[in-house]
Order: sequence, then C-alpha cells, then structure tokens
Amino acid sequence: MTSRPPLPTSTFEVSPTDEDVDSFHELGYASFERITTDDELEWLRAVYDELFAEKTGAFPGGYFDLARPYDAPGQDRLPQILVPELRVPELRDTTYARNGRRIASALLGVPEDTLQTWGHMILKPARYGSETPWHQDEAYWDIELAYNAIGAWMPLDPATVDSGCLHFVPGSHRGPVLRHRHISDDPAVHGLWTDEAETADAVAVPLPAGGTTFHHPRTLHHAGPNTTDVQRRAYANEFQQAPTRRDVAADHPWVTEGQVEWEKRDKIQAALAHRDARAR
Ligand SMILES: O=C(O)CCC(=O)C(=O)O
Repeated sequence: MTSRPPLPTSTFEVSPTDEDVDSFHELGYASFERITTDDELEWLRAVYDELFAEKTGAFPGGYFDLARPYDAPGQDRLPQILVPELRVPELRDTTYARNGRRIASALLGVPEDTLQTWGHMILKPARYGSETPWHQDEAYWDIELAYNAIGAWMPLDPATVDSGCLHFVPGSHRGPVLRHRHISDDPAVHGLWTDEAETADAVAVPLPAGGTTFHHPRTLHHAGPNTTDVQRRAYANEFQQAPTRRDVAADHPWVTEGQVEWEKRDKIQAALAHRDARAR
C-alpha cells in the first residue's frame, strides 16, 4: 500500500430525528444528505482507489466481480471488496463509521455498543458498470443465523439514476425473503437477484457524495448500470447485533450452491498464495 495522508479528524456529528426513525420503520429505508466531511471523502477516495487498483481485497479472494464468474478474465463490471477494514484499520475510525453507527443504533432502536460492523466497497466503472439487480441483503447471509441488522451505503461520487444510485421498494422489508438466484444462474457468480420482486412502486434515491442511505436487510433494492462517463464508487457498512442461531435453517438453496463455488475458489486462492510465496 502506498503512503497516503493520515485519516483527517473531525467532530461532525449527525443524528436521526424521530421523523427519520418513524419513516425508516414505515418504508424500510432512510436517507441522509451528508454524514462525512469533504476531507474524509478525499481520504476515503484515496483508500478506495488503492484497494481497487490492487484488486486484492483484505484476504485472498476478498476482491471479485459480483456480475461475472469468480476470477473470469476480462473487464470487471461490478467489482466488490469485502471487509476492507481488515486491510486499512483506520476505516473503523472514520466520521462515516461513527455517524453510521449512531444512526444505525437509533433506527434499529438498540444501544450503539451492541452493534458489530463490517464493510464492503462496490464500484460501478464509468460507462460499463453493470446493474446491481433486485435483491434483499438477507438473501446472501448464513441460513443458520437470525439477524437484527441494517445496511448503510455511501457513494463517494454523486450517485444519480444514470450512474447507479439505489432504488428501494417502500414497505418491502415487512415481507419474507424472496426466492433468489445467482446472476446468469451460475453459482460461481456471487451476485444474487430475485424475479419475484414487485417493483412498480420503487423509489430512486439519488445522493450527493458523502450522503448515505440506510436499509433493512429485507428491503428490496437495486441500482441501475452506470451509463455516465464518471465512475460510481460506493462504500457500504452493515451494522448488526450478534446474530443468533435459528431453530430451523432458512430454505435458501442459492446460499448453499454459492458456498460450494466459494470454497472451491478458496482452495484455488490458497494454492496461488502458496505458489507466489514460494516464488519470492
Ligand atoms: O452498490 C451497489 O450497487 C449495491 C449496494 C447494495 O446492494 C448494498 O449495499 O446493499
């Protein structure tokens, strides 16, 4: 990792109003125009660009294209980096993280210190960044566990309908997890989508850089392709209480199918890391 300026300090605090909390419970999402500072945005963009330029992520396999089979050659269309804070621990100390935790705790109605967090970064490259299809976050998660969680999503560039802002289906968080499938019906493609979503009432939520949406893990959401000349960088954080074990596992066969491919890939990544270590 190249040298970059230290994380800027700030005392910029954002808290949700009672109306924000009520609206979140009603709609399943809430948005805030700004929860970080200009200085921090600049710092975050530098970290983000370094991580995506390296294409490595925080652990072997922690970088992949959500829209194509793992490690397919060619241009990535929807690359993601998982848990970047393992690689850059200062990401846990940002104004974004602090405001995110405060807002998440108020929206969920739980104490801040009961929230765990993990992050992921999703890039829609200029002109060919592909759609993030309709999905619910919970559809990705461990079928043995029950969650009390909320997702925060902050663009580092203006997010418009044309560059890939999020769209939500109001009230969909009150429904069940719908049947999902892997993009291209290929379990080696990480991205999931559902064709069961009723999206006629969906609402687009454009945001300036540094604004943030918060959504319930069952809220149906999607983002269109990036058809603009500007990349759309987004940094998301999940805030969750410690998950509890379910009495009966969720019936989400797409998770089990995906795990088989993920584990195969894990073995390949471990073998490549071993080969590279020996070559040094
Ligand atoms: O960044 C995107 O395109 C999608 C993000 C998303 O679905 C999420 O953070 O839950």
